Amino acid sequence: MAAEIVNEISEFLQKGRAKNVKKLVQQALDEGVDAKEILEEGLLSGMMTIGGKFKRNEVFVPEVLVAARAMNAGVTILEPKLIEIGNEPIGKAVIGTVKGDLHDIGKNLVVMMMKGAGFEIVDLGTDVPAEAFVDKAEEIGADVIGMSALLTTTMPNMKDILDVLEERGLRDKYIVMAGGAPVNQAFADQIGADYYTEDAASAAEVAKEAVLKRKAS
Ligand code: B1M
Repeated sequence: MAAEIVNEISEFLQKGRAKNVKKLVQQALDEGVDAKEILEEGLLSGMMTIGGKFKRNEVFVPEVLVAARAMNAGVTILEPKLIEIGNEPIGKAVIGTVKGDLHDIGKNLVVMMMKGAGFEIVDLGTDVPAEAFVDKAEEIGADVIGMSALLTTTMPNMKDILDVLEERGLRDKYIVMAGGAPVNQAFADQIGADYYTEDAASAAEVAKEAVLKRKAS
């Protein structure tokens, strides 16, 4: 019974049907289904499925955006219950588009996928100075700093974030991830980032693995 309704939630989420997701999440709660099960097996699992399809080019940006909207609708209903039972996020991340760069569509997808993977995210927006990444990461006790850039002229600004971390003696405290169309593995290695990922779904997967590995060690 519980499995049936959470599967339905996952299916509706993948179709971007926010109203149905909202209604079913409420119904599942009323029927006594565990809030964590609704989150993990319904909402997050649906979002990860969409992430996989997006990676394989089976769905595109609009489908991901409506699925994310449906996920947010479900999370809103679930949130009071999750706070009540003290559901811990998998980790915390600050993400932004680097200084001088106003492109945010890809960065927003990374934010959505990482939320879908169970992260608590602070989205710093676009044109973010290096110090702001580090200040916010320190303020919220982040595990991950995610940097996005879409211009060949702004991607070098990612290095400034790593420099600020070094200057403040904080480099080893954070998992630093880089991405965006002009960025590649060689560039990420050159500036000393921990991970480069090509797309938003991989960013969420890699961040989750890296945080779990770090917490286990
Ligand atoms: Co701009 N723009 N743009 N633009 N724009 C590009 C990037 C460009 C390639 C177009 C072109 O000339 N062919 C070119 C860059 C050339 C270069 O640097 N080599 C360019 C230019 C030149 C400019 C301006 C300078 C134009 C001008 O004013 N003369 C200007 C710069 C403004 C600024 O930033 N200071 C500019 C402005 C704009 C708009 C404002 C009009 C608009 C942005 C709107 C917005 O973002 N809200 C815009 C757009 C839309 C584009 C294109 C058309 C699309 C970018 C996009 O959203 N792609 C783009 C051309 C193109 O790519 N075809 C272009 C879809 C998105 C899902 O992909 O962001 O790559 P992407 O994200 C991917 C991955 O890269 C990855 O995950 C996502 C998918 O899963 N990813 C990460 C992204 N961040 C990640 C972080 C991670 C991991 C993965 O870890 C933390």
